[in-house]
Amino acid sequence: MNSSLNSFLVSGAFLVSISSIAQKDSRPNILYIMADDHATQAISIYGGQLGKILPTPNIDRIRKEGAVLQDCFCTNSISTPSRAAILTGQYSQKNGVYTLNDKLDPSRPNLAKDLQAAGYQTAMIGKWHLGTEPTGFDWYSVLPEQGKYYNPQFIEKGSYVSGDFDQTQKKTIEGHVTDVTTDLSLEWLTKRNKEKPFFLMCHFKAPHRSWEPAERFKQLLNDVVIPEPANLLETYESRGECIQNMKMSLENLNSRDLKQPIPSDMSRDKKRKWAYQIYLKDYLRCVAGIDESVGQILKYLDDNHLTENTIIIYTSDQGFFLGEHGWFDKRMMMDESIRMPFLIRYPKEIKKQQRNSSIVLNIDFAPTLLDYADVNKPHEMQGKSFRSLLRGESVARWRDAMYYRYWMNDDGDHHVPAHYGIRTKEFKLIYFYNESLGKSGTGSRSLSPVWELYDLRKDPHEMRNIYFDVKYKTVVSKLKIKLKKLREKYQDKE
Ligand code: SGN
Ligand code: CA
Repeated sequence: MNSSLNSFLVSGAFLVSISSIAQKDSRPNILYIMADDHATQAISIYGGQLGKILPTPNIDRIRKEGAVLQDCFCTNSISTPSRAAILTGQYSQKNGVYTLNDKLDPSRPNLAKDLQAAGYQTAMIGKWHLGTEPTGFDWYSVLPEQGKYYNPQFIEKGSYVSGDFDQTQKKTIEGHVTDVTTDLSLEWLTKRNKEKPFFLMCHFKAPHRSWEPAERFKQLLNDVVIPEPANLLETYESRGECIQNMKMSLENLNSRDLKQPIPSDMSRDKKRKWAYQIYLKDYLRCVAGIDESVGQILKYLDDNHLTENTIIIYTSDQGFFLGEHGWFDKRMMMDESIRMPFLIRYPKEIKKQQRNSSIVLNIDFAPTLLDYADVNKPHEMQGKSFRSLLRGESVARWRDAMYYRYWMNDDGDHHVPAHYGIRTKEFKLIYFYNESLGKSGTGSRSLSPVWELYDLRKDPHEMRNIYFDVKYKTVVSKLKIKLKKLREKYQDKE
């Protein structure tokens, strides 16, 4: 060894250089992008007919270079409860957020707090919708309540002192909410402390009702006839009274939703078809804005050499009916409503162009992200990490069924009945118990309970309730036993 190298090795310079390498945290950054009400039917990689009308190349890129989950479901298909389940890794009955009117207790443990404690720099930008101050975030800039589409207001970290969080001092930012959310996210990424790995939740408001696109997308699809789902004109006669009484069919959309007066002289079917075209075009125009923004965010990562060591996720707080069964909105346990898009890119572990069909739930997101960050799953989380599934490994005893529950019995607008049920790969058994159970924001309507069973292999669009078909008697008994076990497992006693 020459003497100058020898003296370098024993000098402090060498020690400093070793320790600065060791200090550099190589754990992956996490960029969690979530839209509001973006259904898989409107993402081209999921293969539906709408994806051909409005391709989503930027969102699809995440899967082109990563994986897509085919059967990712939310446990309660409505915003506030789904967001609470994502952050806490728990069902509504465990985290206390059952309905749109409940607020997340800020003192509860959550994913952001766990990542922050583990050395991540954390931020939350966009739609929050949990009613109390976001906790666990070094920075937040969030929409009050649902937020506005044009010139939205934001509540920034530091401005909240006490009282009703959503009423706190707000800052108005000009522009369309999708663009503003993107700009705020890129600004935070630029200014962040680059020594630490980051966890950014970028939550878009679009394409939520009332589907208001940015000016530059307003003429998009003008000359296109949007293909209709086969069951657009469903009549519900074979369904229970509680479903017949719902107000979620497209003919119930109002002039604010459709941005024009509603003709009074149209038959039900004609009105539904007419409303469908207007509704879908505005919805897809909002999706075009999201896809463009995802492209901008991915470009930022590319340009800043962050793409390889960042886990990128694209999802939505729940699914949405895009005219299937004649409906808009979500809430119901039908697949269009409970299925969440989930695309993930992390080339260090996830091979390109994967499609995984295991049943994954929103309560699994927090345990999975903690797993990637090398943090042990906190005991209170009910979900499971699906990191191994994404690596392509087969996981022994992965769930073969999911438990779902929607607690809002008749919200006074959509009139969807409270229900719970079980979904396996083959069947779905639903119990519309139709009671409010004193939950906040639910009505006092009381209709007869109804059971429904669907054979998803023969009837993927859930059109034929076969609960009373004797051929399925054994299936029903077995599913009821399984449902009871899941209710026990997830501590649902009500
Ligand atoms: C608003 C919408 C509803 C929607 C809820 C919940 N009405 O109240 O149609 O179901 O939000 O949506 S609107 O006319 O005010 O837009 S969620 O995604 O936040 O759960
Ligand atoms: Ca939503």
